[in-house]
Amino acid sequence: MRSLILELAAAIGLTIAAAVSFVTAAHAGDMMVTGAYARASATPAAKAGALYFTIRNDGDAADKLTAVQTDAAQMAMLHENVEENGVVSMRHVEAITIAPKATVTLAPQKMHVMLTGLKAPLKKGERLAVTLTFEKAGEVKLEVPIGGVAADGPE
Ligand SMILES: [Cu+2]
Repeated sequence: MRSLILELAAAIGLTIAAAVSFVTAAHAGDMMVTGAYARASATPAAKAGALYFTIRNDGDAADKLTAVQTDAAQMAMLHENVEENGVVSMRHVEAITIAPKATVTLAPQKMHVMLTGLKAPLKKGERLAVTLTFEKAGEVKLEVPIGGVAADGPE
């Protein structure tokens, strides 16, 4: 009996894990987006946040992520961190190119989607509806989970 309960618990756990990863992965055409997450705001007054995810291009042609949109913020821009003379700063990039069969990862201290003018602080456990627009593949709609203030991936 005890082992049956453990087996059931394991099965349910796997189902939940599969459901969560399904929500954070989405694709359009040859562009597959996985592992999307945001970090919770550190203070209630926070007006900026960031989104991270991985883009894989399964196609034979390069594509570009050109725009990101979410109702949670006034603006969502593509940023990259650049280090110059030991000082790290963020720079706006017009688009992120994903070469054929390549994977590009947006992560803390690297490229990211910068959210500015947050309408409410990002709260752990909530989700953000986000639309990514690719030049060729079109729109990818994501439900981005918000992790802890120092999250390094979807939790
Ligand atoms: Cu930034």
